[in-house]
Amino acid sequence: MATAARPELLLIGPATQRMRDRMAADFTIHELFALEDADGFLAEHGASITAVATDGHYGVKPDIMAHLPNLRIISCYGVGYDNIDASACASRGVMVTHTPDVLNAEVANTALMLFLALSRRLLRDDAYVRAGRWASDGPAPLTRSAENRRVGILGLGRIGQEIARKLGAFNATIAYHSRRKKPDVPYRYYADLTEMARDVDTLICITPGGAATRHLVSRAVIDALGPDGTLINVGRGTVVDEAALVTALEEGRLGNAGLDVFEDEPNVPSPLMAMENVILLPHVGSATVETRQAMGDLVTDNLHRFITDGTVISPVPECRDLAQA
Ligand code: A2R
Repeated sequence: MATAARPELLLIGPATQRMRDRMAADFTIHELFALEDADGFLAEHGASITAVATDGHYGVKPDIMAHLPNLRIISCYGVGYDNIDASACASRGVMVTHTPDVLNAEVANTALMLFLALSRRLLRDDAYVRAGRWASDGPAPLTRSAENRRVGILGLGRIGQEIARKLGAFNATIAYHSRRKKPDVPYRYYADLTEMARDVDTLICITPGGAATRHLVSRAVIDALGPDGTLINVGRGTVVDEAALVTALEEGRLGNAGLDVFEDEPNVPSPLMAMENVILLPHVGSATVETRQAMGDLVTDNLHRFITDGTVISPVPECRDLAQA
């Protein structure tokens, strides 16, 4: 017996079993990375694909987009979507959704974890105990308090504001830089990032990636932060001039760095590996079972709503007009 044609979805990148099961209820899934001949498949069947599920890392590259003339929706796992040309999608009438808000607390926790671990030298002291040095050398050297710090937040959006709120527990004085001053926040605004870096001891980066934010944290900003300063990046690697960061750490012009994101993931500059004043994480800001499930559910809920009644829950800003059309 013939069955009704189901919409066809291209899955780019990984997905949990729960996501696959939820998507499989609505779509026939074609998993790009499992296809023996992905290029051949796209050339032959690309026109039958109406939906894409992807993530912020893989996005949808232009060469793939070019093979999907009937695409109607891209559902992105993650809040950042710098590898999707959302403006081009909007003008083509392709809806793009992402997963904001559900990861705010987790990414903020990652920033706080780096902040505390760098201040109190968590990894150094753990290694000290494991190496038997507590017994042989006596007490570990003192660290710096995480209390009463002056913290600058680059990008006081959904996640940035959650970081600021959580830093309140440590009596931090918060400042922020973004393109516009926020009307309703009690923190000092700096129109100039370098000036803010000069006035704080910790700079936390949580802006989107992409061309507009590339290398905002320049050598000048790093030097303004200075030899006692700490740089924490939980946004996108491209926001920091990584070569300038490495040189500043090597030359002692910057005190500490906590990095969850890098310019060329998963490649991490080798000089960072040996530095005791640096903590390196493999882009795990939101990577807990609970938060990743909430993100996955939002990805699949957006897809389900779209094919059910044409609406979505969380369009990217570029596609908000499309959502109302
Ligand atoms: O500039 P504004 O007023 O639009 O503020 C946004 C700021 N921002 C920038 N600040 C300085 N220069 C720029 N070129 C620039 N572009 C954006 O970043 C806002 O304060 C913040 C982004 O906040 P949300 O859009 O609420 O994003 P959310 O959910 O906090 O996530 C931030 C990023 C994601 O895009 C991923 O790359 C990463 O965190 O996970």
